[in-house]
Amino acid sequence: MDLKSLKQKISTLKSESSALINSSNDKGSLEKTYKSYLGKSGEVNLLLKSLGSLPQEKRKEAGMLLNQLKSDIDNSYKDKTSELSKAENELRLGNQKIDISLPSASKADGSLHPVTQTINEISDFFESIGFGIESGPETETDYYNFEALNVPEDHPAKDMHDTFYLKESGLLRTHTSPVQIRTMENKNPPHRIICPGKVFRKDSDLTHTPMFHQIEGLVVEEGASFAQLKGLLNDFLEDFFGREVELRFRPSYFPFTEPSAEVDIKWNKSWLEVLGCGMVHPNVLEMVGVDAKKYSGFAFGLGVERMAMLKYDIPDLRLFFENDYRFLKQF
Ligand code: 2NM
Repeated sequence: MDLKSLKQKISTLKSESSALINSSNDKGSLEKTYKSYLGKSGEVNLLLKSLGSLPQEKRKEAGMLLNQLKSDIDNSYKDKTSELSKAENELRLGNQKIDISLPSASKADGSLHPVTQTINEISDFFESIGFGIESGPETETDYYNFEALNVPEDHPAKDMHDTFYLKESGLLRTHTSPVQIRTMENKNPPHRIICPGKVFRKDSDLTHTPMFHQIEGLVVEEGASFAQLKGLLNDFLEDFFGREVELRFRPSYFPFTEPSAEVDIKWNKSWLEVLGCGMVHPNVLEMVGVDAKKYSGFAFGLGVERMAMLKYDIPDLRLFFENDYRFLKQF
């Protein structure tokens, strides 16, 4: 081969490859065409191998021309590749219709724990009829938890088996009544308050947990009567259960009320205890400095978990404390 025919061959390869490359309409055939020129046994390599047959002084020029051809083919290959990629992309975007007006995938919302919701529902009712909401410490002294409530020194509730006593001194409150004692000490009557909060008792079985939530209510005013207490509890329970209720006030005993009663609600033809209540014992009023001749008071207490179980038909007390999302998300 001489230089002249080599130049001719290069020129032919250049226009031929350029035409073939540009007419490729997919990456597969483009690749094939490319390899037929620049692959290991492609046309350009064959020519490079034939350089040896040229006279020494022509080889340099021939080499440069072949390298130029190589880079020309490379360039058209790269241009075509990016052209095909762009077309592919546009096709994909064209097919992909995004409706930006559709609502996004919804995330699972958190919700308030059913005990919190029940406390809120009960608080809403009492707030709507003018009660204040008070809270206080969960650790208490013997005085606020027992003595000020007229609980005698030898009362069984004070036993180590029923009350959590703290190492140094004090105890975990067994009811929220200490909050009411503190309120009566710090403010002047009349009082209309409820006190929601955690209480602690050494009790643990299917229907008792060592911590549960209680709401206690207190009214102290001139002329406060048991009849008012009955009316109030009737209104509250009808609001809470969202229907008419039938109640039964059963005589009972608490050290801090006299008379005392337990309140049963008619539930599927039988009676179910829901509350304890009574007229605040004059000893309790006197101990906080309320004139028991001028004022009388009534009080009541309920267990929040128990009320929530009735209202929402929850079969097992333990569900409140396990925090299983499948349970919680239903509220
Ligand atoms: C109950 C039942 C009856 C009660 C009494 C008082 C206070 F502080 F005024 F003396 N607070 N709560 C009371 C009365 C609580 O729970 C079953």
